[in-house]
Amino acid sequence: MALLTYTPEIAEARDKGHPIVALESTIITHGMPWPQNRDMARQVEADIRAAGAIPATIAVMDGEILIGLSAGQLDRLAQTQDALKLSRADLAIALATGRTGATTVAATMICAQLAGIEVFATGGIGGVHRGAELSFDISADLQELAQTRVTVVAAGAKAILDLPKTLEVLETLGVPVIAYGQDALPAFWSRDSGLKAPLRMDAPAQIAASHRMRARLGLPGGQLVANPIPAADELPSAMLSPLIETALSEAAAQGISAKGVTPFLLRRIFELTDGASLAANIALVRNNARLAAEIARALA
Ligand code: PSU
Repeated sequence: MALLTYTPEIAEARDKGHPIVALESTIITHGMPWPQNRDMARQVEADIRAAGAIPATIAVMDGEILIGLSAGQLDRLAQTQDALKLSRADLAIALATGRTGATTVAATMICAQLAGIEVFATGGIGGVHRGAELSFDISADLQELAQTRVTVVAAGAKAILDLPKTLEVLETLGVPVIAYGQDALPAFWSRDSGLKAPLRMDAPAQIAASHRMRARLGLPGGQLVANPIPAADELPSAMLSPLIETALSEAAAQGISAKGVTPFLLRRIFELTDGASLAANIALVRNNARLAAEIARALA
């Protein structure tokens, strides 16, 4: 059996060299509640089409890597309560045992590279969790960016993380962190983390050119493009910070660890903001999808 299963649309786009943007699925199963998760996934695919590229939502269903989901598959995945959250460590095991799972940034990058897709849009990558000096909780997304050649467009790293430490690790790993159109590193729900991004670029064609240049240099690994949430959609960090602290202390009190931390925090912040964090999350993913489509077009 083939390792990857493409929708007819994506198979054709690959044959013709049309621009394709990969999308992940953990944001669907673990990042947002039903049915907004399904609606978001459809909307983001429509945004990519409107921007002149073909969307490829990636997931593992019944032991197959799907590059692109049908409407029925997306509906089913979005309602699967016990979908695995797959990363580099468990992707092969999910396939070998016929499981269904959503791909994180790390696993989506691996699948996108296998499919020859060079650009990928998400909300926010995983990073170094606060308190990592004790817990050692560092997302596998960072290592993946260091070794898999896919340009990832995100709204920075999630503000629930320790952003200075996340930048330090990315620097150590040699991952270019490129703020798009501003000097500051964005912080997911807010445009400005208060930290300066290591790099800045203002044009999708430049980002595409540096992606190509990394390949010519023989450098493994991808680029992280940190695209700020549109100003109209951002949540002020002064409002958000105390709510993040509340969610973090609840997670600690309940002993939430490993893969459970990020979904728990996103769900609690959704509740504590009366849904405002979800609206912002959807807005930033759509914004990232549009930029990723422009980069993919510049690469095609
Ligand atoms: N972006 C979002 N929501 C999410 C994610 C990204 O807007 O839920 C997911 C991605 O799949 C990312 C994961 O890989 O969160 C990070 O999980 P962890 O911190 O456990 O590595």
